[in-house]
Amino acid sequence: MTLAVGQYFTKLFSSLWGDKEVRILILGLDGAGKTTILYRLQVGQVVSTIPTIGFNVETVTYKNIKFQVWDLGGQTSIRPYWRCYYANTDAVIYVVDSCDRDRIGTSRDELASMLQEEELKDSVLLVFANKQDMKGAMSAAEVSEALGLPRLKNRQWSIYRTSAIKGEGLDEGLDWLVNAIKGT
Ligand SMILES: Nc1nc2c(ncn2[C@@H]2O[C@H](COP(=O)(O)OP(=O)(O)O)[C@@H](O)[C@H]2O)c(=O)[nH]1
Ligand SMILES: [Mg+2]
Repeated sequence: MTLAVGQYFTKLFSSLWGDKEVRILILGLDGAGKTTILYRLQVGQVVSTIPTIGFNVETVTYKNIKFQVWDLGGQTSIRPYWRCYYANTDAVIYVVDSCDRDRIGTSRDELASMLQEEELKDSVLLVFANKQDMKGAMSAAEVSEALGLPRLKNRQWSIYRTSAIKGEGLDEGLDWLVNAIKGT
């Protein structure tokens, strides 16, 4: 019998358990699939909070690991509030809708400005080229190029093709992430 997705993640993340809190941000434009991924992890109860107008944060805490999710893009006025969540971030999971060619440029800009944050300078970057189950989806190589990943400096990063709906590719990506976090 194969492990259920949630059990697999529990096993995967167990190597990160210790005294230290591990913080992982899941970010990307709205509609990319972030919330779907968070629920896919099945590691605990998702708590949704709205610390300020129009800025919804979803959090799952499992043992010492904390996942936080919010949508990038839209109002720039709320951007300063994000900083409260950046501190001590070990990893960023950046989710892209691989079918959304119209907004890939916006996604690239949002990623670039986020990575400029001082407090994210040591965090590793895992990109999910999501919605690969859909026809016409950009390949991981296309998404990588469109986001400018090959030109990133001083950043440990990797990209994986995923289908959050089908639960495909997530375990491979998170496998990489857990090892990358352990190496930092
Ligand atoms: N076909 C397909 N749809 C997806 C996938 N991931 C998410 N979706 C759908 O895309 C929409 C937005 O997903 P959601 O997780 O709410 O995106 P968020 O705004 O980034 O949190 C929902 O209707 C999801 O069911 C995927 O891998 N494939
Ligand atoms: Mg969401």
